[in-house]
Amino acid sequence: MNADSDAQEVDLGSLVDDDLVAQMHDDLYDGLAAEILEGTEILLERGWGPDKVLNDALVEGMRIVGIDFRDGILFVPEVLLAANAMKGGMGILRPLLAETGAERMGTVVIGTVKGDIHDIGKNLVGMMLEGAGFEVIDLGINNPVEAYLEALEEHKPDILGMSALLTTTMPYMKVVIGALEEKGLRNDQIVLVGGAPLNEEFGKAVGADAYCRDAAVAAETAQALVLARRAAAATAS
Ligand code: B1M
Repeated sequence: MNADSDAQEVDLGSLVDDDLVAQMHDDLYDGLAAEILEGTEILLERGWGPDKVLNDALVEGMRIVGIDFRDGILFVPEVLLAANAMKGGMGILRPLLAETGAERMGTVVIGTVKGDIHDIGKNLVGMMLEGAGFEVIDLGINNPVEAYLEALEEHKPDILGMSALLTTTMPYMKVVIGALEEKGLRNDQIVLVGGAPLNEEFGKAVGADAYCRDAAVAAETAQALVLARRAAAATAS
């Protein structure tokens, strides 16, 4: 348990916003899914926007978990509980983030690459893309190149999104893009990549159209590149 957290039950509704958010960071750290659901609902009832609840309470809480995971203070089972609690909160926010009334922008196929089972960031990106007007086909985790190719064939999306959280799995993005090039399919869709260990330079090196630092950037980039592509096609015809 987080040393700062209180073992006694806390009445979340009685806490002022800052204290509630701090308590939610502790509860996420401790993998307390019911408390994360309750805290998320309370913040929304108090008029917080879903993006603020997501970023200040959930993403920031998971950042703290990540530091102690890196430092060997937390281990896989505890981090899994934290991830599960975070997903609960995200489940409440998902329809709210998707409810922006944005015009339909197109289709995105997204998945975490082979060898990698991290999906929280990818799920967040999917949620923000839905909010930006995209239909999102989520391939889940641990996707070999064949899974991406099948999905591209089936859904003919405007965008392929790939996520990787491990330095050992991120090079697999190059394998997927290489397979698209080999089959003459690379230009059929925009390719976006993201994940904590990536950067702009890596995105360019693997031949992606763009690297996206976070979910909000992914949504903005997706919209901008789809509109640019449509404008270019209209000019050409
Ligand atoms: Co893992 N893990 N993990 N882990 N884990 C990291 C990534 C790590 C950095 C932790 C650390 O050491 N500090 C480290 C990687 C080190 C490295 O590669 N250099 C690590 C490790 C080592 C491992 C294992 C190898 C541990 C082990 O078994 N010994 C193992 C690997 C399993 C595998 O994949 N084969 C492992 C396992 C796990 C859990 C299963 C316990 C769990 C995952 C649960 C789940 O996802 N369902 C887990 C978690 C939760 C993490 C940390 C703590 C949190 C990741 C996360 O969800 N962040 C993580 C530490 C960290 O990243 N600081 C860590 C929150 C999320 C909102 O951010 O995913 O970055 P993020 O997504 C962002 C952006 O990156 C971007 O937008 C998102 C939203 O803003 N983005 C995209 C992401 N994907 C995108 C795709 C796009 C665009 C943008 O496409 C268009």
